Amino acid sequence: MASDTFVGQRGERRLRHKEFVYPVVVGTCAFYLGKKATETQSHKWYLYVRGVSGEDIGHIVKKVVFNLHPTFPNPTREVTVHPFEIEEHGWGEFELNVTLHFADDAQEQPVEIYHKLKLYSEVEPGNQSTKKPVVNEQYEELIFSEPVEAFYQRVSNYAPPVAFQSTIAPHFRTFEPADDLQKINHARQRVAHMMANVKHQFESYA
Ligand code: SLL
Repeated sequence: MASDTFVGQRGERRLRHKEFVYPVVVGTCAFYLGKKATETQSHKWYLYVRGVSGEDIGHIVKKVVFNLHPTFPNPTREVTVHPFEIEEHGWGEFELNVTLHFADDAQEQPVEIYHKLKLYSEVEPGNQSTKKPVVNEQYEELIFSEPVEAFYQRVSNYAPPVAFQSTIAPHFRTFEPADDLQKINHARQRVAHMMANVKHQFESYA
């Protein structure tokens, strides 16, 4: 049965009662510099947004803006291609703001996600290793509620080509829905809430 559609505010055709969900992972991966550590550069770290399997998410996300702590030069960093990742050196932990901008045909507002850069392991705080990084990842689900029909048709059955892997891919966590069900449900609600404003905007046109 063909889905019911309606026309949104900008004349775009949307799928009524449909939801398109795309999971992503936001993470940091920090290596202690050991003998090379200085007062202002004790760690080399990476910050990224990735597909759950490390796949290229460029068909959904056109740009990621990473907002770093103001102690960094040019703290606003934009990445428009896979891997959506930056590499930095620093000395302190802080809260990062990550903004995801979606492909134009999705016609959705950007979404902001907060993430903590961790340099020190909570389990073994004194045990710093130059080989084993401290990895902090969070699972998020991007929920496109009543998506634009053309966007949905383009992405719903699209399998991203196997992209070259990030150099830190061996340190990525795996996310098993059964193990992380609680976290996943929490992420679903949070991101769904952020994206819901667009849906409400269009409800009056239903
Ligand atoms: C803290 N509230 O006091 C945090 C701030 C800021 C970390 C951490 C800058 C590196 C550079 C840097 O690592 N800032 O200057 O290039 O722990």
